[in-house]
Amino acid sequence: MLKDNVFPVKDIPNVVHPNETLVATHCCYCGMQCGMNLRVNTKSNRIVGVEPRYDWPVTLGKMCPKGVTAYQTVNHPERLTTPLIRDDASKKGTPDGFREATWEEALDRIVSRFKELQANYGKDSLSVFSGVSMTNEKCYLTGKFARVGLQTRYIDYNGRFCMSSAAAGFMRSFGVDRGSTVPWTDIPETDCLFVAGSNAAECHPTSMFRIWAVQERGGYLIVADPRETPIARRADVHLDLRPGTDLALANGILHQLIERGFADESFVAAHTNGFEETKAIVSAFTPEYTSEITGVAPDKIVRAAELYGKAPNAIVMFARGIEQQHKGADNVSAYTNLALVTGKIGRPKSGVATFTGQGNGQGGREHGQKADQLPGYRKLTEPKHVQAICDVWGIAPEEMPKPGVSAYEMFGLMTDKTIRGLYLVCSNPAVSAPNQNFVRAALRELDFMVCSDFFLSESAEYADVVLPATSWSEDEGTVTNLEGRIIKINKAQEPVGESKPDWAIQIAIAERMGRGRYFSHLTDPKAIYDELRLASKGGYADYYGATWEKIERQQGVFWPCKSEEDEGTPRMFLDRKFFHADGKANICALPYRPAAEEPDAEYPLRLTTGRVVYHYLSGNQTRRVPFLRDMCPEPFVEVHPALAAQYGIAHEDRVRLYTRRGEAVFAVKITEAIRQDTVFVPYHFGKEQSINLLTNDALDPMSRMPEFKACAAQMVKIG
Ligand SMILES: Nc1nc2c(c(=O)[nH]1)N[C@H]1C(S)=C(S)[C@@H](COP(=O)(O)OP(=O)(O)OC[C@H]3O[C@@H](n4cnc5c(=O)[nH]c(N)nc54)[C@H](O)[C@@H]3O)O[C@H]1N2
Ligand SMILES: Nc1nc2c(c(=O)[nH]1)N[C@H]1C(S)=C(S)[C@@H](COP(=O)(O)OP(=O)(O)OC[C@H]3O[C@@H](n4cnc5c(=O)[nH]c(N)nc54)[C@H](O)[C@@H]3O)O[C@H]1N2
Ligand code: SF4
Ligand SMILES: [Mo]
Repeated sequence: MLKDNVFPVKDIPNVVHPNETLVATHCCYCGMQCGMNLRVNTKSNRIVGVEPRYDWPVTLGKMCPKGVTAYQTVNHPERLTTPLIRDDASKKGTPDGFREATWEEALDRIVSRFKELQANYGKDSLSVFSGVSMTNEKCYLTGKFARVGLQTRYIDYNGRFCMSSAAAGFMRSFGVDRGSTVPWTDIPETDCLFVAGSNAAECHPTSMFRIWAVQERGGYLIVADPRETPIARRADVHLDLRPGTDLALANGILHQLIERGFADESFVAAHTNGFEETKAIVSAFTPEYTSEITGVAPDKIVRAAELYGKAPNAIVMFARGIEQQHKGADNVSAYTNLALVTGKIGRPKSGVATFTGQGNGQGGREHGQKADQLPGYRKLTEPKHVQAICDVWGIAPEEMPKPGVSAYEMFGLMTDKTIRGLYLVCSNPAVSAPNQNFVRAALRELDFMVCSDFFLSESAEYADVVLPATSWSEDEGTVTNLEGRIIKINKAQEPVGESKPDWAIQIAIAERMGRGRYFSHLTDPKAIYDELRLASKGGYADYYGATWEKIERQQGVFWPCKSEEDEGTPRMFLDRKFFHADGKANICALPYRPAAEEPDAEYPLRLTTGRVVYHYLSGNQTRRVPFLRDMCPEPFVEVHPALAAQYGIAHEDRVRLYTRRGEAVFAVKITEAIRQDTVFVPYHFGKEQSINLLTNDALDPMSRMPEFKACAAQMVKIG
C-alpha cells in the first residue's frame, strides 16, 4: 500500500450516534472524492447526516462546505420521485406542463418516439449527451447504450467542457491520459509546485493541507492566474497574466529554463522527441517579449523559472484556467514541456497533474462516452480497438457506429435537424454550455427530448419526458479520483420514491428497443463493472486487475492494473517508458496564438469565468442546499477598484455585461484580487443570470473545448 511520509493516517475512532449506522463512501461532487461516512438512521433507513472519514488516506477526514452538506440533497423535498411527461410542447423551456406518469407509460413513450424518429430519419437521428458525476459502471453503460442500445453515432459528454484539453494534451505529450502522474501523497514532499489556472483553495479545497505543506517544509509555490486567488496570495511568485495568454507564458518560462542551463540533456536525449524544434520556437520568448503578451513583469518570469529549475523535485499542476481556451490542449502540452525538458517526471515527488474536475472526471473520460472513443481509452478509428470491443459486446465491427461529433457541435446538428432526438443524462447544458442563446434554441428545435436527473434542471425544462434517477448514495459502483485511483461508492439508503439508477433505466430502454440480448445479463453494477474490466483489458486505461475486492482491500487501485497480481500504478513512467510507440514522450513545439476574441474598442474588457467554493457546476444541486444558497445567493462580477473608478461604479451596483453573443446583469464585487483589464463571473446560475449567455463558443481544434476562460466584453452601469 502507498506510504504517506508527511500525513500518515491516524487511528481516530468514528463517532456513531444512537440508532444510526455509518456507511463509508465518498463525496458526490469534485474529483477530490473526499472520504465521508454517511449517517443512516436505523429506524427510517434514511441518510440523516455525515461524519468525517479519517481513515481515507487522500483526504484524512477533511471536507469542504459542499461535501458536509451533500447529504441534504438526498431526501430533499424537490427530488424527482416519478417520471414526468409533457404532452404540450408549447411549454418547452419552462417548468410547466408536466404531469406524473408511471414508468411503463414513460418508457413506452420514449421507445415509441425513438423508434418513430429512427424509422423516419435514420438511426443517427438520436443522440446521447451525458456527464461524469456518474460511476464508471454508469458511464461505461451509457456508451454501450448509445452505440448498441440506440445504435447511434452521436454520443458525447460534459467532459468536453471540462477535461478534454487535458486529455488531448496528455495524449500528445505522453501517449496516455492519466490526469496525475503522481499520487496526492507526493505533493507535500516536493520542492516546488507550479500551479497554473487552478483556484485549488475553492475548487479542490482538501488538497490545500498538502499544498501549503510544500512551503512549510521549505519548498516554493508558483501560481499563474489573472486573479489573486487564495493560493496565489500565498505564492512565492504570482504570475498575474492576461486571460488567454498561457501559451506565451509557458514558452517564456521554458526559454528561461533552457537559457539558464536547467534542461536535463541526458533525459531529453534518451526519453523524448521534439526538443530542438521546441527550443527554436521558444527562443523568441524572451522575458520582455513574454511580458508584452502576458502582462506579467519580466523579473517574475525569470524568478519562476529559477525556482522551478533549481528544485530537485517539482510538480507542475494545472486546471481549467489553462485548459478552457481554444488552445487548451496546446497549453497543457506547453506546461508539460517544463517537466519533460528538465526531466522532472517519472520519479516520486516529481511530475505533472491536472486537477480533474468532476467526481468521476477521470474514469468517465476513459470508457467510451466520447464521440470517438471506446472503453479502456480505445479509439473508434482503430480497427483493432473496435474489434476488441465488438468481441466483448457481441456485435460485428460493421455494426459499430462511426465517430460522432463533440458535445458543443451536437447542438449545431440539432439546429440543422440532423439530430432530432436527445437522451440527456447527468448534465445541465442549458446552464453550462457556452453561447446559451444558441444552445437553448437548439434544445427547442428537438422533436423529442428525454432528461434523466434527480432534480428538475434548467435543461429538463426542455424535455418531453423527465426520468427520476437515483442520487450517488442510493446505488453502488466505482469512480476514479483525480489521482487515477479507482475507489468504491457505497449504497447508504434505498432510492427515494420511484427513482431508479441510470444503468437500470438505460437497460430497460434498450430492452424495449429490441436490443435486450446485449444488456440483460447486466443485472447489477458489479456485473457491469466486470464487463468494463474485460472491455478495458489491454487498453490504455486498463482496469482488468482492479476488482472490487482489490479496491476495498488496498484503499483504491491506481490504473493501469493489468492482472490479478498487479497492485496498480500510483506513479506513472517510473520505468521511463512513455506510452507512444517508441516509448518516448513528445516535447511539443507550440507557436503562440492569441485568444479567439481579443479586446477592442467596442468590447475593451477581458471576461473570464469560473467557480466559487459554495456552488457546484450548473448549481442544480448546490442552489437547493440552504446553507450554500445563503452563502452565495446570486452571481456577481469581480471588478478591480481602478476599473470601477473608470466606469464610475461602486460595490454592489448593478451592471450590464455584454459580449457579441449576449448580455446579463450582475451585482458588482469590487476587489483588488483581479487584473485591472479583466472581469470575472462565476457560472453556477441559470436563466437570465447565466454568464454563459456571453461566453465564446470558439472550440479548440484538437480537444473541441470551448473557450470559457477568455472573451471580449463591455460593461455599463444600470439604474
Ligand atoms: N467549489 C467548486 N469546486 C469545484 C467545482 C465547482 O463547480 N465548484 N467544479 C469541479 C470541476 S468539474 C472542475 S472542472 C474544477 C475546476 O477547477 P478550477 O479550474 O480550479 O476552477 P475555475 O474557477 O474554473 O478556474 C480556475 C482559475 O483559472 C483562472 N483563470 C481564468 N482565466 C485564466 C487564464 O487564461 N489563464 C490562467 N492561467 N488562469 C486563468 C481563474 O481566475 C480561476 O482562478 O473544479 C471542481 N471543483
Ligand atoms: N462559463 C463557464 N461554463 C462552464 C465552465 C466554466 O468554467 N465556465 N466549466 C465547465 C465544466 S469544467 C463542467 S464540468 C461543466 C459541467 O456542467 P454540467 O454538465 O451541467 O454539470 P452539473 O451541474 O453537474 O450537471 C449535472 C446534472 O445531472 C444531475 N446529476 C448528478 N448526478 C447524476 C446522476 O448520477 N444521474 C443523473 N441522471 N443525473 C445526475 C445534477 O442534478 C445536474 O442537473 O460546465 C462547464 N461550463
Ligand atoms: S466537493 Fe470536492 S473537496 Fe468538497 S467535500 Fe466534495 S469531494 Fe471534497
Ligand atoms: Mo469540470
